[in-house]
Amino acid sequence: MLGLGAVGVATAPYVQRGMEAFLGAAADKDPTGLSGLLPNGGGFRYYSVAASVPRKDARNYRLTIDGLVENPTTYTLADLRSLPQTRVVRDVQCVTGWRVPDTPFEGVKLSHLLDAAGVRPEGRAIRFTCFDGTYSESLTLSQARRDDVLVALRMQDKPVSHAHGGPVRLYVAPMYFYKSAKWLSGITVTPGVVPGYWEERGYDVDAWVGRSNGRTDAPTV
Ligand SMILES: Nc1nc2c(c(=O)[nH]1)N[C@H]1C(S)=C(S)[C@@H](COP(=O)(O)O)O[C@H]1N2
Ligand SMILES: [Mo]
Repeated sequence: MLGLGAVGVATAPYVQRGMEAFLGAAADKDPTGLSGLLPNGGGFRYYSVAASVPRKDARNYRLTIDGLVENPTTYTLADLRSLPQTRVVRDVQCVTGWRVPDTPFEGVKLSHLLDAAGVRPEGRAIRFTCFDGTYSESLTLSQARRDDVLVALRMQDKPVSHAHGGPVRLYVAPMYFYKSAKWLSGITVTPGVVPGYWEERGYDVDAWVGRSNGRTDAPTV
């Protein structure tokens, strides 16, 4: 649905222009809806490594938890909304340099979903997959259990928009934003870390803000 070619961090300015053009055209057709998504109203850049991403909503969205767990589970959006919600407000920091201060995210703690699924003793890491069919991410189990790691349903106090990875994205507050996988559809407990999309292309697996990727940004916390 995002009308972009294969794109990514390396071509960020190009992506930005493409996304603005796309959202601009859409906003003309729907003046009530999309103008709030336009960049510059918040400093975000919209990234997708997939050429197109299907839209999912409460009718067809599913999140599966599987792998090394006692109880593999599939959640609907309503299921996720019915669980305890946690709100975290930190700076968003992209590894390419842009930062958006004090951005609220809200959703279910990943640790809650992992506890509900029952991680087996051999489980040491998490692999995240996305319904864009392309992107993936990873965390160690101890990183994934942090209180500031969310399966986010809301961003900036609104439902996560399609452009920002809605209806559900991962949110990893203390790490560069590439860890926060958009269009989240799969959480698989694995015996070890499986490097994600950008990690296979050179970014650090442990993506702590200011302590990875050769960067010295101030922490987001
Ligand atoms: N599925 C998916 N998730 C993704 C990406 C992506 O291309 N595809 N890009 C990552 C990167 S590099 C960043 S900076 C953020 C951008 O999030 P935004 O588009 O909401 O600003 O999403 C991260 N999650
Ligand atoms: Mo990024």
